[in-house]
Amino acid sequence: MLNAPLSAMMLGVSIALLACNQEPSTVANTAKPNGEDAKQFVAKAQQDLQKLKLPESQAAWVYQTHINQDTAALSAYISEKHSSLSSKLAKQSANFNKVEVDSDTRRKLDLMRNSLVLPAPADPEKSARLSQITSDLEGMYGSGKYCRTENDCMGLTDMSNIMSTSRDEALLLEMWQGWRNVSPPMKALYEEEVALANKGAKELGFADISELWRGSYDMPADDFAIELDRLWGQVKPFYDALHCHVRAELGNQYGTDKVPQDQPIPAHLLGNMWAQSWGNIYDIVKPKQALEVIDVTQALATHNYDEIKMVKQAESFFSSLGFDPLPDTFWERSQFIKPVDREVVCHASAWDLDDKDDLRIKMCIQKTGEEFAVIHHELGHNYYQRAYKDQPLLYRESANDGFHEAIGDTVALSITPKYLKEIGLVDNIPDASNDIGMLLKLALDKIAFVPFGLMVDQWRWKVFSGEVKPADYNKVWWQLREKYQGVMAPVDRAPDAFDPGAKYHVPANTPYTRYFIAHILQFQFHKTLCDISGNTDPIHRCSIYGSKKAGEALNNMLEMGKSKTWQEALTTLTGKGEMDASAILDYFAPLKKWLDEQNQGRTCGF
Ligand code: X8Z
Ligand code: ZN
Repeated sequence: MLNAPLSAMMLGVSIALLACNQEPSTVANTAKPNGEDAKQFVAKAQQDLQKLKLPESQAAWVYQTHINQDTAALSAYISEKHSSLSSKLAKQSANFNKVEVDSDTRRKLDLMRNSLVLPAPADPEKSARLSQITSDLEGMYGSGKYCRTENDCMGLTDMSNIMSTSRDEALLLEMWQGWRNVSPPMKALYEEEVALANKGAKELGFADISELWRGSYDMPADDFAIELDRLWGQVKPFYDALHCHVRAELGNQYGTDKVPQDQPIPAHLLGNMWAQSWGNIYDIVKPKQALEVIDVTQALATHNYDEIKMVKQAESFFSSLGFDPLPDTFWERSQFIKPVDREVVCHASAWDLDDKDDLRIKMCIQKTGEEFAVIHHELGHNYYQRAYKDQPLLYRESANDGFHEAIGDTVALSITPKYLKEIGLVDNIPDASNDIGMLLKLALDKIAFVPFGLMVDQWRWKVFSGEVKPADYNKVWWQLREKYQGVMAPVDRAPDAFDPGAKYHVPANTPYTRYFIAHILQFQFHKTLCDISGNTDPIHRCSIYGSKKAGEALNNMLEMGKSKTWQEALTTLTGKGEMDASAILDYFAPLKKWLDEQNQGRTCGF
């Protein structure tokens, strides 16, 4: 649940509103509905959805922060109410397909039909089953453990820490394999979940959930998929250069028997449980010359930053842009630290429970530079939620889901040496001769992520459409990992392996293309905001910290919510309505030159 309102909206709500198959009176009483009926239908639908939103979010919050049998059942119960109401309203919205309505009502009717994630089938039993599976899968992931012996079990947080810091190949492999033991039991449930949600999607007139997911971007579903390919095509040459350098250096570190130079990189050596971002292996791949690159983890420790201080610091960045401070309840109700006495979903998320000001984050914060960036990411969600809270319910969302994911990351791009000095976390700003190191470290996170951001849903779309059958789930997952990322499983996978289930967003049903888009957009946003702030430094040294002008421009887009197409929202901020990877490429341009030099004489490709 990357941000709660999204899943709350999409996955379910309501109790005592409409009896199940009751048509809204406006439709039932009018033989031929007109534009006024459509408006009334939309208004009533928003009211009804609104009533369920808060209880659903509360149940989901309690479940994810106290995982047990009862909280799972309660969360599934209320989520089913929301889900079946959302699906029913989506079906009813079709009654107005041929009715002439104003553009605002048309957009809301379209959103009602297009923004479901897992539409509930009309059959109440099937709908209840879908909600139960959804909730169970989230719990299985959240409470997942790897036990070395009966009494020595580890959760994902500890295992991830080892993946980031250990250079012991055997230990990395053990963690990598160990975590993947959580997911084989998910496979049958996942299969059932897909079948049920596909039924719901068909009832709404979609071929399957893939069409539904791809179709929520203000353009035809197939055109959107082509748009993604275009963006990936822009980034791929850079990725290939980075991959080539990283594979060569990993070969030096672990031996070319472990890292064959003509094959994909084994997935356990990249500093991350899913090999999705590689910043943690900077020390292995860094330039040979001594460079001064700030280690934020170290700086946080030196200055005794605890978890709360990290969040306060992130809040103060947003305040410097002109955003109001977070409410007291944020500090009282958020989960910052992993509780020791119960199971929780540690995967970071940001919540707006009441669309008023009950903002929260849920994290198990680690005191690292990586997590400092994640805190900014989560707060980006919260400030977006707050900015659009006065929109009508159906517009209380980001322009598209990638926008939601991009805001906090955009702000985090401004955590530059200059900024760190300004807030007293470091004493010196390394001069420009050190920039290659800084750029490489960031590219290991940002460029390396791009193909992962793309492949997760390439897999899911095939699963949803039935192109990939359950027997091939894992095989195709690894085919796509190899094709897009050039990363391979370090050991043969067992026949019951279900490795996609070991990545949070699969059991949690959070669409993933949003992160791909966000990685492109955040550099477009950063460039524009830097220009607005009057920056004259190279773009990778720009920090918008303290720029009220940049904050105002950003807020103007945020407060639009989903009231306009994402193309219009993008134009509002950047003056251009197209996603364009040239901003990320320009940002890292000096590094590309350096990588190409390093790769001279190496065999690249996978
Ligand atoms: O899930 C997240 C956020 C919450 S929306 C922490 N991210 C993706 C991931 O962890 O896989 C951020 C980057 C990609
Ligand atoms: Zn997020």
